[in-house]
Amino acid sequence: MSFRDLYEQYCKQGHAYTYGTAGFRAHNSVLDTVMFTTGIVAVLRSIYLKSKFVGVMITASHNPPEDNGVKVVEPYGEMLVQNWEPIATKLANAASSSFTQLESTLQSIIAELNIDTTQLANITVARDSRESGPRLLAALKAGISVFPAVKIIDFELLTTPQLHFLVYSLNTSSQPSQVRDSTYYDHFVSIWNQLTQLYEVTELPFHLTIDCANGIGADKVKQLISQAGHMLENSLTAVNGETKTFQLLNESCGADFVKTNQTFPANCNPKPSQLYCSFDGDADRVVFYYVDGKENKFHLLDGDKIATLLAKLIADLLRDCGLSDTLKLGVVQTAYANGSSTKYITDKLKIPVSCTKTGVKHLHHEAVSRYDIGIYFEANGHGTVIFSREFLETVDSRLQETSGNEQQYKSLLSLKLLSQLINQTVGDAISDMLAVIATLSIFNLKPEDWDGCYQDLPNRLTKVIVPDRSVFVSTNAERQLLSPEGLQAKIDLLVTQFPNSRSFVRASGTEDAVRVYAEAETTESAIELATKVGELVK
Ligand code: 16G
Ligand code: ZN
Repeated sequence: MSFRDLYEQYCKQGHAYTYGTAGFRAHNSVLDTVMFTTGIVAVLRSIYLKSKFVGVMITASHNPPEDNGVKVVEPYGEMLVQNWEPIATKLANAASSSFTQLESTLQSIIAELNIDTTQLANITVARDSRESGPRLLAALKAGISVFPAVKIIDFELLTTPQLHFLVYSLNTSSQPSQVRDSTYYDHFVSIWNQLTQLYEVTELPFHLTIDCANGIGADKVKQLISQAGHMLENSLTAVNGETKTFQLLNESCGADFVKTNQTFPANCNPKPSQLYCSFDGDADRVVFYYVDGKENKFHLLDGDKIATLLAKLIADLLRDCGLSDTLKLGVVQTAYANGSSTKYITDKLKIPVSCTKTGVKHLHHEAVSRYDIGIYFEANGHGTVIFSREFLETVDSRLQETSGNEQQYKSLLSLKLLSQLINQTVGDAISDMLAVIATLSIFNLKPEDWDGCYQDLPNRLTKVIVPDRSVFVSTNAERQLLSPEGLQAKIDLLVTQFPNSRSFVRASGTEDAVRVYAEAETTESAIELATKVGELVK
């Protein structure tokens, strides 16, 4: 089919698109056009990068079942580079205007970037379990097919982090043709087995129930568990795995539901001393929780608690093998991180903390550029640990030197295995879950022991609908407002009225709303402060 015929079949006019924090995301009915143009962007990107494999993921993560979205994955598993986001936006809006507009915009991009469109493009695609996925995938493939020399690997159903991992594997493997979805399971199961054998872990100190949000993570985690064998089969149970009943996706379950409502998801029967976790719809984030035996109360173990747990293990291991002063360990958080977690990491663990804007790409960048081992987690459970090349080289060379000293050797090997158990490309619910349960097993911690390392300050997050969120411009990693003028001073004044409190306001990057966060000594104060700041914003 000609370019024009494909355009006419797949594109519609009239919708305005923006490539945001998590790619394009909207109700599925308006997405065909942007799928078509994202196919084009992926091809251009691959050719621009000398035919490297570029990934495209169709997902809307924790959003409702009728939404969908699309994002581009770079060859080494990162998110699309920031300076290509406007290109993606421009092409989508051109297509949304007319065919002539699309054609001329495309020509000018090709000329500007000096791209030879006859060269080979390698594209890897996958989607989550949404009903609109296959239709949108067809639109994406149509966009890709505009070019003469394209090779598409369609992995069909995957979690977002699986696609990131496989794109990385395709570009780094000596035999890319051997890379398939089993590459993911083989890798993580093998590392899990090596790490647990090193510590002679034969059973977990708790039973773990995994709420899969009725999303794609369900099928994938079940596959991993069955491949990993007895220990995980006996200790892990996956619930909310109804991926075929589309309207159940993220419905009263999943990481976002649990974090926002601070309660158990549907189909979960909480028992004291057992551990629970929830994935989101595309399994790139995870939060844990449990119910205590005394008050029967729900306790959330969020991204901050995951970061501190992993930070403690890594700091201990670095100390045990004498590398604390050689390799720089740091934790990256956002303004949403609970104040108590920041205090615990800085004062107790003596590890530096940096704060960045919300959104994985900002945290990732900070982790990579500041630290040899950069632990980054958003409070909502999005995150990973990045180990630098310097780390790998140092650990590898020390492993060769210290074979005589058993304790040092074990710590070094543990660090190396951890760096492989944690998905290096992007936050991954399945891999983060394995890292957490391995750490809890190594320390022999029950959920309440993990929770006890520090006590969260009571907090409140609310959403305020405003006429124009673009007037809310913030600075200092979103902790202060520059505009509207005078508002920050009013917030500061309110904060002084509540002991040990903190509050900030930021425009959402994914919704047409403004978010208000408040933290204080008591729940009542946190609610009151959030309400008062919310009133200032309206
Ligand atoms: C996106 C981000 C997530 C962030 C959220 C904030 C990625 C892959 N996802 O979902 O990390 O927490 O936006 O949403 O970067 P907000 O701007 O609406 O508060
Ligand atoms: Zn997600």
